[in-house]
Amino acid sequence: MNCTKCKTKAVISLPRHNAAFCKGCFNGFVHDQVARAIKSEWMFGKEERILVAVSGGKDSLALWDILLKLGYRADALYVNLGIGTYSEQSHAKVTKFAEVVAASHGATLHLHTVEQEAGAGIKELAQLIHRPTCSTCGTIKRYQFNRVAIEQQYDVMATGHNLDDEAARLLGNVLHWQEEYLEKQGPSLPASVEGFAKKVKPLYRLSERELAAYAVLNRIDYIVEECPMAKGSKMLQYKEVLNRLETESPGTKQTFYWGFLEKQSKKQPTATTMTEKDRAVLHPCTSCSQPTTAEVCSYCKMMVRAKTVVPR
Ligand code: Q46
Ligand code: ZN
Repeated sequence: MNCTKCKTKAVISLPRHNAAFCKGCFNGFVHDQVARAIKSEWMFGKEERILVAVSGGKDSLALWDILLKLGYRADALYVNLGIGTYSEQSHAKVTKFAEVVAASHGATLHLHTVEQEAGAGIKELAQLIHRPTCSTCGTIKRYQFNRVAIEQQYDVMATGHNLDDEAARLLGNVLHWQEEYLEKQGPSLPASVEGFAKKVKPLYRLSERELAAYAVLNRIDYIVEECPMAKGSKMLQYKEVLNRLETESPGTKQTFYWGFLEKQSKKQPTATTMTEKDRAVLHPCTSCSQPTTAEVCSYCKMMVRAKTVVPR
């Protein structure tokens, strides 16, 4: 198998693109897909400051790597959830990447440790406040990424969601006809109200397999294990189904998700846009000032509860 572009020995074949690439041309392909995503969705420019949400996994570290190599001003934030060896190992991978790769580009790593603020790791905290672990985790991560982005004056927050993630999420939203979520499934969400950072997903044109190959070929040391809390999740089930379809018909995920985005872009704007809807219902939390629909935001409520129930 030879590289479609330069005809030397290929290291990866991409059935959905009917192509195969050597290492150099594959890196060029990956960088080009990200550059196209950034440009077509008006994500950010070279002067803007980007905060990448990193977990220690292949996608987020590859995203940080790609943005730095493309010449963007990208720092990162890692949230240590306090999930035993999973968190210890992922924290170590992120720190190593920050010290070896990111530092050579002058990039900074910010850290937030759940245990330090809440007095317990995410699993224990969720049990004590009687909430599912992943929803507690989601609230904390969303809050902390937004907080750091706003406090440190980043222009935009970038996450490592890839094509597989977005196709699986779309399948879930369609299966349950969650129209409100469908509206927010684009790869570029504006900062609808003051206090909310703009959010983008520059990897939406690349699959999980392509990103794993990019990480391995570029010697990015990432944590291979998924978070143990993800076991049996609906998202993993949707991904499995889509993987089976993809094997039978390469390009299924791309057709499904990109097709959705194309339809969204052609939709006539409705009477009230997403931004207008947000502006109508969101106002600053009386405790921390982050936008919320209630008087006190769910993060602050959670922390008040944590302080009363977590033994210190
Ligand atoms: S939500 Fe749940 Fe994930 Fe948090 S606890 Fe792990 S699986 S990391 S995206
Ligand atoms: Zn608050």
